[in-house]
Amino acid sequence: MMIIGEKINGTIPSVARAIASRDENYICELARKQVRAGADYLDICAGGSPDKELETLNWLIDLVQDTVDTPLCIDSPNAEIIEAVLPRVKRSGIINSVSGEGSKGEVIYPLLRDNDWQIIALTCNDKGIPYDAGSKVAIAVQLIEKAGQYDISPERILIDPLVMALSAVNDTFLTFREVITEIKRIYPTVRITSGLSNISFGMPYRRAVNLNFLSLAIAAGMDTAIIDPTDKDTIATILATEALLGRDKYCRRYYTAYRQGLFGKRKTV
Ligand code: THG
Repeated sequence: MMIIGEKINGTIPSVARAIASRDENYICELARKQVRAGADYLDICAGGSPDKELETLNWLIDLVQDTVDTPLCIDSPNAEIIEAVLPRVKRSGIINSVSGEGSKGEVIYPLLRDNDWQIIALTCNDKGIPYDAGSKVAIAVQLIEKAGQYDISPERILIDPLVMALSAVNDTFLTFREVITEIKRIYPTVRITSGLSNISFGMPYRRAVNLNFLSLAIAAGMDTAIIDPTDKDTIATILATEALLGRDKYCRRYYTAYRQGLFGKRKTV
């Protein structure tokens, strides 16, 4: 499982405060902690008001890439902002995200020409987020085909099926699983990603829902997730699930992570 660390996100109150006071130490420490905990990419989201987003994102990007070598996942709802910040990013990473909304694709896809950036594509369009698997897959197919017109191969695309809250849509995981199966049938090399926060919206003890969703989603074929890697139970869940699925010979990665203190009692992360 490829891990995208979610913690450098201006919508988290403590991070918003660090951004407001330009607290470099706080942000650098978030970057280091997530990398130590096994993040393969670091999601960078400015949050806050749109008029400050560009300046904030530039500051965050410069700071994080001066601190760690881990590639970034540039997270903005605004395609023009992604276009504006991309030249300062040193290593190819992930653009988060494109969707079927408006003319987003026309701005985003050209940014992936002649490089090896990857892209997260959300299954929504101007009509919103569809609930049913068929409509989600149809949007994914449109996005993948459109990317192809810009020479972006399926290997570089991560589809985020935008999982709905379980409390509102009781078959949300079943739909998610159906979408994964169908997309992979059509495009075996396209990967699937998701966040964990929507699934448990409005429910008590969200952690139980999030972690069990994570495990079931990995079993269903999710390749990467946007998570908090410094959360030990999240890392333990990923490693235990992968071992159970026969993807960890002699449970070596599970044991190693335990010895490194990535989960369990030892406090080294
Ligand atoms: N898909 C895509 N991008 C995304 C999301 C997605 N980007 C944003 C979001 N969802 C993923 N990122 C976060 C970041 C922080 C939190 C949730 C999702 C969050 N953090 C709290 C904190 O750190 O204090 C609480 C963490 C907790 O409760 O464990 O809530 O779905 N493509």
